[in-house]
Amino acid sequence: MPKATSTRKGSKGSEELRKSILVLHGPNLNLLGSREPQHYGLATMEDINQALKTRGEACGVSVDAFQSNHEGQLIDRIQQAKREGVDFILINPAGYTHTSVSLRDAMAATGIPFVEIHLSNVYNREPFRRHSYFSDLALGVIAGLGAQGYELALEFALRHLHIKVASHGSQKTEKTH
Ligand code: CA2
Repeated sequence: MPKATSTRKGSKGSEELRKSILVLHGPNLNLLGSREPQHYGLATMEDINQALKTRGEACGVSVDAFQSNHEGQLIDRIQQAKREGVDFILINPAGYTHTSVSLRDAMAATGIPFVEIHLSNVYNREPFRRHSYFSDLALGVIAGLGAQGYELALEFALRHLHIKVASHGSQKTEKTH
């Protein structure tokens, strides 16, 4: 049965009742900001992760990020997410989007709700980028909005998890709509 909140040990050994979101980056995304800015922009992966963690923190949500160039490591991290009780995943499977049945199977097996993100608009590039092994499982797909796509996906995840979102200043406020 799905649980209402994640329970895990905090740094002082106390039980934490915090929702948690995992950000998964597929192969080569560790190179962001260094090459091919015409497709992927200038933000580094660390810039993206930091912005998501800061926003999550402001809303009382833990945001962890993981990148790997190896399919098996990504699958292991997805299985670990299930054991940890991760509540939501933001995933850019990168090249595995178009090739990996195994990564898809891992996402399907966990049943953790997720949004698929692509920095570039995969629909105005080579035809092979138009097929994804993830999109039919995803709650939604964001493509072509660069690093902002991750931020928008996080806002969706927060609302999906019924988090009381902080306004984009410093104050926490209740959303009224
Ligand atoms: O647009 C996206 O986010 C992609 O998932 C990126 C993948 C590509 O295979 C997908 O079709 C669309 C490629 C990631 C490669 O990332 C690099 C970043 C900087 C420099 C070189 C590659």
